Amino acid sequence: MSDEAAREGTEGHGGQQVTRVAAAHGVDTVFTLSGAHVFPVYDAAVKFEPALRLVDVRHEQSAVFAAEATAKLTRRPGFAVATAGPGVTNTVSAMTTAHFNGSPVVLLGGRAPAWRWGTGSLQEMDHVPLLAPVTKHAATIGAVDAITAGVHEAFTAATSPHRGPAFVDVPMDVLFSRCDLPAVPEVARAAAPEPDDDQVAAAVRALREAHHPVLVLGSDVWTGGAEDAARRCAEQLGCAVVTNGMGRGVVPGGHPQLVTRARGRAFGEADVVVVVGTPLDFRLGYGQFGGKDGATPAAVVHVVDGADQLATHATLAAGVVGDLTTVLDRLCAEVAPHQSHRDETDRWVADLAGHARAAVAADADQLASTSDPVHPARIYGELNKRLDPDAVVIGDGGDFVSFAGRFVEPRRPGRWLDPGPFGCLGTGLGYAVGARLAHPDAQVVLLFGDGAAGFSLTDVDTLVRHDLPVVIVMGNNGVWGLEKGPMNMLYGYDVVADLTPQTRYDQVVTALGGGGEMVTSPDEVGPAIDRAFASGVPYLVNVVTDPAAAYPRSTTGI
Ligand SMILES: Cc1ncc(C[n+]2csc(CCOP(=O)(O)OP(=O)(O)O)c2C)c(N)n1
Ligand SMILES: [Mg+2]
Repeated sequence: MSDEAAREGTEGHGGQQVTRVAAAHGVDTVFTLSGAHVFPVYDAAVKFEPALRLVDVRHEQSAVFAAEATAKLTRRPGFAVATAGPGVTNTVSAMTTAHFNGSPVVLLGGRAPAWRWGTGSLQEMDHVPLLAPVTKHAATIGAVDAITAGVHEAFTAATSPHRGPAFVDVPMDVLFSRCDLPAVPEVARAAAPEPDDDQVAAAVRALREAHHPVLVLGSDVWTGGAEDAARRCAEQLGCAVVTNGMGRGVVPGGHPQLVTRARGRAFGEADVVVVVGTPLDFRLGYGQFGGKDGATPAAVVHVVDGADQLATHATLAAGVVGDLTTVLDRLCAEVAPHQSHRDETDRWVADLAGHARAAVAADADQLASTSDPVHPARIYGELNKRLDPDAVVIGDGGDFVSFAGRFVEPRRPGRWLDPGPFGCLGTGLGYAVGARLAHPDAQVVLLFGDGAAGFSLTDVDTLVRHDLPVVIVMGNNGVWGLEKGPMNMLYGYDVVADLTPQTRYDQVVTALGGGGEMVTSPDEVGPAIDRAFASGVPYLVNVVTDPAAAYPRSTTGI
């Protein structure tokens, strides 16, 4: 914090209080789109020492998605500022995404002036009831000398386990007012609760007796900094591992215990499944594993970092709420020396690993596919050869991104950005902006459906203006593929699922100041991706893909 900011008793406006508190919480970038209601925050950001970077986007949802990507990748809170009324309402899908993902994002909204409230000034609406259901904290700050405490409360709520978004708005007259700047409260990160001994003991009992244990590692393992403990625990217990969300890469691609590619078999044969840091939602069969053909279903242990995250719809052998590192370390220490069936576990995991390896090997033909129009798998065959271990990979689309989930296995944790269980299309450019800023020297690759692109492509302009090169690879099948296939299956026909074939989205990027090209032949995909990486600008490789190459889906999300 600068000397100026640290000094107490200095007189200043509301915006200065906002930036002082945000900076104290580790914020160095403000994502926003201009509006007079929030001008004081801009004035404070540029005059702060060191200045907070203002990244101005073309749609407020991109500002919040960029803040969320910052939070997901850096594990520091992301910060967005939106003007009153439509500025705030435009953020609702992105805030909800952060809510589903447990991402620490703070949104500060402008608000019509308090002194005119009720008389119909521009954009006068009460945002709080709209944001409250999808935030951990939503409040209006009513007095200028309460801004420091109010913003601090929002950041504290967002960053305390279980993390999530927080919202405050400040009436324009309050934000523009001046007062003696209150001292910035000390920032102390709240810890998750101490795990309950009985629940830990129940989990330990289940794991000690397990023949076929599976450990599922989800986003909060990364967000909560438990990735080392998770890998340690997995390796010492020798269990099968499946990862999802930001947990992908905690046990990296190629690791002999990572059996994501044989997950159906692993879950079907498991007798104990320990799910850490992710909900028991549709991605995990709602927490029901095994039990086929009259077999006993697997015992399920749910380990979470907040009591409200514990599944209530599934029968749990144990539900442990606590700091994930603490819990994983305890499980490891208390189970590893007492595994009754370790030899059988080792044999089973080796067998699963064989199946996972076979599934990967069976991909080879598809990844090298020479079919014309291009099969989406070929794109991943080419991309995989070119991805660095620390590349940040973002997926925004339907089938095209499902293929990525199968074919691209992260080699490091914290580098894979999918929209999470809210499944909101439109994260793409916002996530790309946040990712490029979070990792200036890593490859940043956005995998884009042509349908998904419509939600945020204009924010290529943001990448261009802020000199943020990103490689965008589009699977352009000319359809809303993930919807077209299912509608056909259910009705024998489809409507509202077609887009214009071969639209030149690459020319949109070029027009906005980036680069791009359209690719129609499989042999051209690799060289085009090389040109994109070499270009040093936002560059869209517009690959025309086969609309008939639907992702072979086994779960519907319903
Ligand atoms: C905001 C939002 N609107 C609609 C949907 C429903 N939806 C899910 S996937 C999908 C199709 C995506 O099409 P595209 O990005 O072209 O990818 P493709 O499936 O064709 O590979 C749609 C419309 C959604 N998930 N989010
Ligand atoms: Mg499509």
